[in-house]
Amino acid sequence: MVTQKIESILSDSTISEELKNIAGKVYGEERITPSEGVFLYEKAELGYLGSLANHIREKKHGNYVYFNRNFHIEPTNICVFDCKFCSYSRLLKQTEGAWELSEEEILNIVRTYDGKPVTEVHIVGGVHPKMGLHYFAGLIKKIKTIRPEIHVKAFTAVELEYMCRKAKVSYEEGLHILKEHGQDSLPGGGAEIFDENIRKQICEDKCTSAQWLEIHETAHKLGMPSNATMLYGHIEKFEHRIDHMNRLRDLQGKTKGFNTFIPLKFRNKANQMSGMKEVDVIEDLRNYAVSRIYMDNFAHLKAYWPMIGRTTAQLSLSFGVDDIDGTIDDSTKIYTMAGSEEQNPALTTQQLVEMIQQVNRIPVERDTLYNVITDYSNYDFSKEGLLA
Ligand code: V47
Ligand code: SF4
Repeated sequence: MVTQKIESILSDSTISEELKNIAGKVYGEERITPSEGVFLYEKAELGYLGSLANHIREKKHGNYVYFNRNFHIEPTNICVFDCKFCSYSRLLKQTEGAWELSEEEILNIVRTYDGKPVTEVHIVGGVHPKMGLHYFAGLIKKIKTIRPEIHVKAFTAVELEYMCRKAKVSYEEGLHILKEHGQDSLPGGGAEIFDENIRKQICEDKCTSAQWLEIHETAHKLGMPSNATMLYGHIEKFEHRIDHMNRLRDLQGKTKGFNTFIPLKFRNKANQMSGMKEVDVIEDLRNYAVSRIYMDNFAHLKAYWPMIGRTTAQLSLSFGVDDIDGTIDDSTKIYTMAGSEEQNPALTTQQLVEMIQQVNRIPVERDTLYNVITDYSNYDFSKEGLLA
Protein backbone atom coordinates (compact mmCIF):
# COMPACT_ATOMS: atom_id res chain seq x y z
CA MET A 1 0.00 0.00 0.00
CA VAL A 2 1.32 3.48 -0.85
CA THR A 3 0.70 6.29 1.61
CA GLN A 4 1.55 9.92 0.85
CA LYS A 5 5.14 10.83 1.70
CA ILE A 6 5.45 12.95 4.83
CA GLU A 7 7.36 15.64 2.85
CA SER A 8 4.30 16.27 0.70
CA ILE A 9 2.14 16.78 3.80
CA LEU A 10 4.49 19.55 4.92
CA SER A 11 3.82 21.48 1.72
CA ASP A 12 0.13 20.59 1.27
CA SER A 13 -2.01 23.75 1.47
CA THR A 14 -5.17 21.75 2.20
CA ILE A 15 -3.79 20.45 5.51
CA SER A 16 -4.35 22.52 8.68
CA GLU A 17 -1.45 24.31 10.37
CA GLU A 18 -1.89 22.18 13.53
CA LEU A 19 -1.57 18.94 11.59
CA LYS A 20 1.38 20.33 9.61
CA ASN A 21 3.12 21.24 12.88
CA ILE A 22 2.72 17.70 14.16
CA ALA A 23 3.97 16.29 10.83
CA GLY A 24 6.97 18.66 11.13
CA LYS A 25 7.71 17.32 14.61
CA VAL A 26 7.56 13.72 13.41
CA TYR A 27 9.81 14.60 10.45
CA GLY A 28 12.31 16.24 12.84
CA GLU A 29 12.10 13.25 15.23
CA GLU A 30 10.63 15.44 17.94
CA ARG A 31 8.30 13.94 20.56
CA ILE A 32 4.60 14.88 20.40
CA THR A 33 2.75 16.03 23.53
CA PRO A 34 -0.30 14.37 25.13
CA SER A 35 -2.63 17.07 23.81
CA GLU A 36 -1.22 16.60 20.31
CA GLY A 37 -1.85 12.88 20.69
CA VAL A 38 -5.51 13.47 21.57
CA PHE A 39 -5.74 15.98 18.70
CA LEU A 40 -4.54 13.30 16.25
CA TYR A 41 -7.20 10.87 17.44
CA GLU A 42 -9.90 13.52 17.17
CA LYS A 43 -8.98 15.34 13.98
CA ALA A 44 -6.53 13.45 11.78
CA GLU A 45 -7.80 11.32 8.94
CA LEU A 46 -6.52 7.86 8.16
CA GLY A 47 -4.30 8.75 5.19
CA TYR A 48 -2.46 11.48 7.10
CA LEU A 49 -1.90 9.21 10.12
CA GLY A 50 -0.67 6.42 7.85
CA SER A 51 1.89 8.75 6.23
CA LEU A 52 3.36 9.78 9.58
CA ALA A 53 3.30 6.30 11.10
CA ASN A 54 4.77 4.68 7.99
CA HIS A 55 7.54 7.29 7.91
CA ILE A 56 8.52 6.36 11.49
CA ARG A 57 8.19 2.62 10.88
CA GLU A 58 10.37 2.73 7.77
CA LYS A 59 12.98 4.90 9.51
CA LYS A 60 13.18 2.39 12.36
CA HIS A 61 12.84 -0.89 10.43
CA GLY A 62 12.95 -0.20 6.69
CA ASN A 63 10.85 -2.78 4.92
CA TYR A 64 11.25 -5.51 7.52
CA VAL A 65 8.38 -7.24 9.29
CA TYR A 66 9.19 -9.42 12.27
CA PHE A 67 7.57 -12.63 13.41
CA ASN A 68 8.58 -15.55 15.59
CA ARG A 69 7.93 -19.25 15.93
CA ASN A 70 6.06 -19.68 19.17
CA PHE A 71 3.33 -21.55 20.97
CA HIS A 72 1.16 -20.70 23.95
CA ILE A 73 0.39 -22.66 27.09
CA GLU A 74 -2.70 -21.64 29.02
CA PRO A 75 -2.50 -23.72 32.22
CA THR A 76 -6.02 -22.83 33.33
CA ASN A 77 -8.90 -20.46 32.65
CA ILE A 78 -10.08 -20.56 36.26
CA CYS A 79 -9.66 -17.10 37.66
CA VAL A 80 -10.27 -15.35 40.96
CA PHE A 81 -10.89 -12.06 39.14
CA ASP A 82 -13.91 -10.91 37.23
CA CYS A 83 -12.91 -8.59 34.39
CA LYS A 84 -16.01 -7.46 32.56
CA PHE A 85 -14.45 -7.85 29.10
CA CYS A 86 -13.16 -11.37 29.64
CA SER A 87 -14.84 -14.19 27.70
CA TYR A 88 -12.32 -16.75 28.70
CA SER A 89 -12.23 -17.11 32.46
CA ARG A 90 -14.41 -19.24 34.73
CA LEU A 91 -14.82 -18.94 38.49
CA LEU A 92 -13.60 -21.84 40.63
CA LYS A 93 -17.18 -23.00 41.26
CA GLN A 94 -18.09 -22.99 37.53
CA THR A 95 -17.29 -26.24 35.83
CA GLU A 96 -18.73 -25.70 32.33
CA GLY A 97 -16.06 -24.48 29.96
CA ALA A 98 -13.34 -24.57 32.63
CA TRP A 99 -9.99 -26.29 32.29
CA GLU A 100 -7.03 -26.90 34.54
CA LEU A 101 -4.02 -28.67 33.07
CA SER A 102 -1.88 -30.89 35.28
CA GLU A 103 1.86 -30.37 35.36
CA GLU A 104 2.34 -33.50 33.27
CA GLU A 105 -0.16 -32.27 30.66
CA ILE A 106 1.73 -28.98 30.41
CA LEU A 107 5.09 -30.72 30.06
CA ASN A 108 3.59 -32.99 27.40
CA ILE A 109 2.61 -29.92 25.38
CA VAL A 110 6.25 -28.82 25.50
CA ARG A 111 7.35 -32.32 24.43
CA THR A 112 5.11 -32.19 21.35
CA TYR A 113 7.47 -29.51 20.00
CA ASP A 114 10.52 -31.80 20.18
CA GLY A 115 12.53 -31.30 17.01
CA LYS A 116 10.39 -28.34 15.86
CA PRO A 117 12.17 -25.00 15.48
CA VAL A 118 10.05 -22.95 17.92
CA THR A 119 11.99 -20.37 19.92
CA GLU A 120 9.42 -19.11 22.44
CA VAL A 121 6.75 -20.42 24.76
CA HIS A 122 4.19 -17.87 25.96
CA ILE A 123 2.55 -18.94 29.25
CA VAL A 124 -0.46 -17.03 30.58
CA GLY A 125 -3.82 -17.96 31.98
CA GLY A 126 -6.43 -17.31 34.59
CA VAL A 127 -5.35 -16.53 38.14
CA HIS A 128 -5.93 -19.86 39.85
CA PRO A 129 -5.90 -19.74 43.66
CA LYS A 130 -4.07 -23.08 43.87
CA MET A 131 -1.33 -22.44 41.30
CA GLY A 132 1.22 -20.34 43.14
CA LEU A 133 4.68 -18.87 42.71
CA HIS A 134 6.60 -21.97 43.77
CA TYR A 135 4.49 -24.29 41.59
CA PHE A 136 5.13 -22.10 38.55
CA ALA A 137 8.84 -21.68 39.36
CA GLY A 138 9.18 -25.48 39.47
CA LEU A 139 7.19 -25.83 36.25
CA ILE A 140 9.45 -23.41 34.38
CA LYS A 141 12.50 -25.28 35.59
CA LYS A 142 11.06 -28.53 34.22
CA ILE A 143 10.21 -26.87 30.89
CA LYS A 144 13.80 -25.67 30.64
CA THR A 145 15.06 -29.19 31.39
CA ILE A 146 13.03 -30.52 28.44
CA ARG A 147 13.87 -27.58 26.16
CA PRO A 148 16.88 -25.67 27.60
CA GLU A 149 17.17 -23.09 24.80
CA ILE A 150 13.53 -22.04 24.61
CA HIS A 151 12.65 -18.49 25.69
CA VAL A 152 10.02 -18.54 28.45
CA LYS A 153 7.80 -15.44 28.25
CA ALA A 154 5.38 -15.90 31.11
CA PHE A 155 2.79 -14.41 33.46
CA THR A 156 1.12 -11.05 33.20
CA ALA A 157 1.61 -8.52 35.98
CA VAL A 158 -1.89 -9.51 37.14
CA GLU A 159 -0.78 -13.10 37.71
CA LEU A 160 2.50 -11.96 39.24
CA GLU A 161 0.85 -9.54 41.68
CA TYR A 162 -1.39 -12.36 42.95
CA MET A 163 1.44 -14.92 43.13
CA CYS A 164 3.72 -12.59 45.09
CA ARG A 165 0.95 -11.51 47.47
CA LYS A 166 -0.03 -15.13 48.20
CA ALA A 167 3.60 -16.23 48.64
CA LYS A 168 4.20 -13.17 50.88
CA VAL A 169 7.23 -12.00 48.91
CA SER A 170 8.05 -8.63 47.34
CA TYR A 171 7.77 -8.26 43.55
CA GLU A 172 11.55 -8.20 43.43
CA GLU A 173 11.89 -11.46 45.38
CA GLY A 174 9.13 -13.16 43.40
CA LEU A 175 10.55 -12.16 40.03
CA HIS A 176 14.04 -13.10 41.17
CA ILE A 177 12.83 -16.63 42.06
CA LEU A 178 11.11 -17.01 38.68
CA LYS A 179 14.18 -15.74 36.86
CA GLU A 180 16.46 -18.15 38.73
CA HIS A 181 14.16 -20.99 37.63
CA GLY A 182 14.35 -19.98 33.96
CA GLN A 183 11.72 -17.31 33.23
CA ASP A 184 13.20 -14.94 30.65
CA SER A 185 10.64 -12.19 30.13
CA LEU A 186 7.09 -10.98 30.79
CA PRO A 187 4.24 -10.64 28.29
CA GLY A 188 2.31 -7.39 28.13
CA GLY A 189 -1.15 -8.45 29.30
CA GLY A 190 -3.22 -7.10 32.16
CA ALA A 191 -2.48 -3.45 31.40
CA GLU A 192 -5.96 -2.80 29.90
CA ILE A 193 -6.40 0.96 30.44
CA PHE A 194 -4.47 2.64 33.24
CA ASP A 195 -6.96 5.43 33.95
CA GLU A 196 -8.18 4.52 37.44
CA ASN A 197 -11.80 5.43 36.79
CA ILE A 198 -12.06 3.31 33.61
CA ARG A 199 -10.18 0.47 35.26
CA LYS A 200 -12.67 0.52 38.14
CA GLN A 201 -15.50 -0.03 35.67
CA ILE A 202 -13.96 -2.81 33.59
CA CYS A 203 -11.62 -4.72 35.93
CA GLU A 204 -12.02 -3.40 39.42
CA ASP A 205 -10.65 -6.31 41.42
CA LYS A 206 -7.30 -7.07 39.77
CA CYS A 207 -3.91 -5.39 40.10
CA THR A 208 -3.92 -1.60 39.96
CA SER A 209 -2.22 0.45 37.27
CA ALA A 210 0.47 1.49 39.75
CA GLN A 211 1.13 -2.19 40.60
CA TRP A 212 1.27 -3.16 36.90
CA LEU A 213 3.84 -0.45 36.24
CA GLU A 214 5.84 -1.29 39.38
CA ILE A 215 6.03 -4.98 38.46
CA HIS A 216 7.31 -4.18 34.97
CA GLU A 217 9.79 -1.64 36.35
CA THR A 218 11.07 -4.24 38.82
CA ALA A 219 11.37 -6.87 36.08
CA HIS A 220 13.36 -4.46 33.92
CA LYS A 221 15.65 -3.71 36.86
CA LEU A 222 16.30 -7.45 37.21
CA GLY A 223 17.16 -7.76 33.53
CA MET A 224 13.83 -9.28 32.47
CA PRO A 225 12.40 -7.39 29.48
CA SER A 226 8.67 -7.18 28.88
CA ASN A 227 5.91 -6.10 26.54
CA ALA A 228 3.03 -3.71 27.12
CA THR A 229 -0.55 -3.92 25.87
CA MET A 230 -3.52 -1.55 25.74
CA LEU A 231 -7.11 -2.78 25.55
CA TYR A 232 -8.96 -0.25 23.38
CA GLY A 233 -12.34 0.21 21.77
CA HIS A 234 -14.66 -0.11 24.77
CA ILE A 235 -15.73 2.62 27.24
CA GLU A 236 -12.42 4.50 27.16
CA LYS A 237 -12.04 7.91 25.50
CA PHE A 238 -9.12 9.01 23.34
CA GLU A 239 -7.63 10.90 26.29
CA HIS A 240 -7.48 7.63 28.26
CA ARG A 241 -5.57 5.91 25.45
CA ILE A 242 -3.07 8.76 25.41
CA ASP A 243 -2.79 8.75 29.21
CA HIS A 244 -2.11 4.99 29.02
CA MET A 245 0.58 5.38 26.40
CA ASN A 246 2.06 8.33 28.24
CA ARG A 247 2.58 6.30 31.43
CA LEU A 248 4.29 3.59 29.37
CA ARG A 249 6.40 6.10 27.45
CA ASP A 250 7.57 7.60 30.77
CA LEU A 251 8.49 4.20 32.22
CA GLN A 252 10.31 3.23 29.03
CA GLY A 253 12.28 6.48 29.36
CA LYS A 254 13.41 5.28 32.79
CA THR A 255 14.14 1.60 32.16
CA LYS A 256 14.31 0.93 28.39
CA GLY A 257 12.99 -2.52 29.29
CA PHE A 258 9.96 -2.76 26.98
CA ASN A 259 10.38 -4.63 23.71
CA THR A 260 7.09 -3.95 22.02
CA PHE A 261 3.74 -2.22 22.37
CA ILE A 262 0.63 -4.26 21.50
CA PRO A 263 -2.76 -2.55 21.14
CA LEU A 264 -5.52 -5.13 21.72
CA LYS A 265 -8.94 -4.47 20.22
CA PHE A 266 -11.86 -5.23 22.55
CA ARG A 267 -13.92 -8.15 21.22
CA ASN A 268 -17.48 -8.44 22.43
CA LYS A 269 -18.52 -12.08 22.25
CA ALA A 270 -19.72 -13.87 25.40
CA ASN A 271 -18.60 -11.43 28.05
CA GLN A 272 -20.24 -8.95 30.42
CA MET A 273 -19.62 -6.11 27.95
CA SER A 274 -21.24 -7.86 25.00
CA GLY A 275 -23.74 -5.03 24.65
CA MET A 276 -20.96 -2.74 23.39
CA LYS A 277 -20.29 -2.41 19.67
CA GLU A 278 -16.78 -3.20 18.51
CA VAL A 279 -14.78 -0.48 16.75
CA ASP A 280 -14.24 -0.88 13.00
CA VAL A 281 -11.10 -1.58 10.97
CA ILE A 282 -10.56 2.10 10.23
CA GLU A 283 -10.36 2.79 13.96
CA ASP A 284 -7.95 -0.15 14.37
CA LEU A 285 -5.63 1.32 11.73
CA ARG A 286 -5.92 4.85 13.13
CA ASN A 287 -5.09 3.48 16.57
CA TYR A 288 -2.01 1.63 15.33
CA ALA A 289 -0.84 4.79 13.58
CA VAL A 290 -1.31 7.09 16.60
CA SER A 291 0.41 4.48 18.78
CA ARG A 292 3.41 4.42 16.43
CA ILE A 293 3.58 8.22 16.41
CA TYR A 294 3.16 8.60 20.19
CA MET A 295 5.37 5.74 21.44
CA ASP A 296 8.60 7.16 20.05
CA ASN A 297 10.84 5.27 22.49
CA PHE A 298 9.31 1.84 21.79
CA ALA A 299 11.28 0.05 19.10
CA HIS A 300 8.41 -2.18 17.99
CA LEU A 301 4.65 -2.06 17.45
CA LYS A 302 2.89 -5.41 17.23
CA ALA A 303 -0.41 -6.37 15.58
CA TYR A 304 -1.56 -9.59 17.15
CA TRP A 305 -3.01 -11.40 14.13
CA PRO A 306 -5.12 -14.02 15.98
CA MET A 307 -7.17 -11.15 17.35
CA ILE A 308 -7.59 -8.82 14.38
CA GLY A 309 -7.40 -11.40 11.62
CA ARG A 310 -4.87 -11.82 8.82
CA THR A 311 -6.15 -9.11 6.46
CA THR A 312 -6.18 -6.32 9.04
CA ALA A 313 -2.75 -7.51 10.19
CA GLN A 314 -1.50 -7.10 6.61
CA LEU A 315 -3.04 -3.61 6.35
CA SER A 316 -1.54 -2.59 9.69
CA LEU A 317 1.92 -3.00 8.16
CA SER A 318 1.32 0.31 6.34
CA PHE A 319 0.12 2.02 9.55
CA GLY A 320 3.14 1.75 11.81
CA VAL A 321 3.20 -1.95 12.67
CA ASP A 322 6.46 -3.89 12.16
CA ASP A 323 5.67 -7.14 14.01
CA ILE A 324 2.84 -9.65 13.68
CA ASP A 325 3.69 -12.03 16.53
CA GLY A 326 4.11 -15.69 15.67
CA THR A 327 2.97 -18.97 14.28
CA ILE A 328 0.87 -19.61 17.49
CA ASP A 329 -0.02 -23.15 16.41
CA ASP A 330 -3.64 -22.97 17.56
CA SER A 331 -2.50 -22.86 21.16
CA THR A 332 -4.44 -19.89 22.53
CA LYS A 333 -8.13 -19.59 23.30
CA ILE A 334 -8.32 -16.03 24.68
CA TYR A 335 -9.49 -14.41 21.45
CA THR A 336 -11.29 -17.35 19.96
CA MET A 337 -13.63 -17.27 22.94
CA ALA A 338 -14.02 -13.48 22.65
CA GLY A 339 -15.18 -13.66 19.02
CA SER A 340 -12.06 -13.00 16.93
CA GLU A 341 -11.93 -13.70 13.17
CA GLU A 342 -9.40 -16.47 13.73
CA GLN A 343 -11.17 -19.46 15.23
CA ASN A 344 -8.14 -21.77 15.04
CA PRO A 345 -5.16 -19.46 15.08
CA ALA A 346 -2.24 -21.26 13.48
CA LEU A 347 -0.02 -20.31 10.58
CA THR A 348 2.91 -22.21 9.20
CA THR A 349 6.10 -20.23 8.81
CA GLN A 350 5.61 -20.36 5.06
CA GLN A 351 2.12 -18.87 5.37
CA LEU A 352 3.40 -16.07 7.59
CA VAL A 353 6.21 -15.36 5.15
CA GLU A 354 3.80 -15.25 2.20
CA MET A 355 1.35 -13.05 4.08
CA ILE A 356 4.10 -10.47 4.62
CA GLN A 357 5.49 -10.75 1.08
CA GLN A 358 2.00 -10.25 -0.35
CA VAL A 359 2.11 -6.64 0.91
CA ASN A 360 5.65 -6.09 -0.39
CA ARG A 361 7.46 -6.24 2.91
CA ILE A 362 10.42 -8.42 3.88
CA PRO A 363 9.71 -11.13 6.46
CA VAL A 364 12.27 -11.64 9.20
CA GLU A 365 12.05 -14.42 11.72
CA ARG A 366 13.19 -13.06 15.08
CA ASP A 367 13.63 -14.43 18.55
CA THR A 368 11.77 -12.87 21.49
CA LEU A 369 14.45 -10.20 21.89
CA TYR A 370 14.37 -9.30 18.17
CA ASN A 371 17.66 -10.96 17.27
CA VAL A 372 17.37 -11.96 13.62
CA ILE A 373 17.09 -15.71 13.03
CA THR A 374 16.28 -15.72 9.29
CA ASP A 375 16.06 -12.78 6.89
CA TYR A 376 13.78 -13.83 4.03
CA SER A 377 15.02 -11.13 1.59
CA ASN A 378 16.79 -13.61 -0.65
CA TYR A 379 15.64 -16.83 0.83
CA ASP A 380 15.82 -19.95 -1.25
CA PHE A 381 12.74 -21.96 -0.28
CA SER A 382 13.69 -24.93 -2.41
CA LYS A 383 16.66 -25.71 -0.12
CA GLU A 384 14.48 -26.26 2.91
CA GLY A 385 11.96 -28.80 3.87
CA LEU A 386 11.38 -27.28 7.26
CA LEU A 387 9.03 -24.41 6.60
CA ALA A 388 6.31 -26.01 8.65
O1 V47 B 1 -4.80 -8.53 29.37
C1 V47 B 1 -9.01 -10.35 27.30
C2 V47 B 1 -6.91 -9.13 26.57
C3 V47 B 1 -4.88 -9.82 27.30
C4 V47 B 1 -10.38 -9.70 25.74
O2 V47 B 1 3.10 -9.86 25.27
C5 V47 B 1 -9.10 -9.18 25.48
O3 V47 B 1 3.50 -10.72 23.33
C6 V47 B 1 -9.89 -8.17 23.59
O4 V47 B 1 -1.67 -9.72 26.83
N1 V47 B 1 -11.15 -8.59 23.80
C7 V47 B 1 -3.97 -11.03 27.46
N2 V47 B 1 -8.86 -8.43 24.40
C8 V47 B 1 -3.20 -11.34 26.17
C9 V47 B 1 -1.93 -10.56 26.03
C10 V47 B 1 -1.00 -10.80 24.91
C11 V47 B 1 -1.43 -11.34 23.72
C12 V47 B 1 -0.50 -11.54 22.70
C13 V47 B 1 0.83 -11.25 22.85
C14 V47 B 1 1.26 -10.71 24.06
C15 V47 B 1 2.71 -10.41 24.25
C16 V47 B 1 0.35 -10.47 25.08
O5 V47 B 1 -5.96 -10.15 26.47
C17 V47 B 1 -5.57 -9.30 28.53
C18 V47 B 1 -6.66 -8.45 27.91
O6 V47 B 1 -6.20 -7.18 27.65
N3 V47 B 1 -8.28 -9.59 26.47
N4 V47 B 1 -10.29 -10.42 26.87
C19 V47 B 1 -11.45 -9.36 24.85
N5 V47 B 1 -12.70 -9.75 25.06
FE1 SF4 C 1 -8.88 -13.32 34.89
FE2 SF4 C 1 -7.27 -12.28 33.04
FE3 SF4 C 1 -9.85 -12.85 32.42
FE4 SF4 C 1 -9.27 -10.82 34.06
S1 SF4 C 1 -8.66 -10.97 31.86
S2 SF4 C 1 -10.86 -12.39 34.41
S3 SF4 C 1 -7.48 -11.55 35.17
S4 SF4 C 1 -8.25 -14.32 32.97
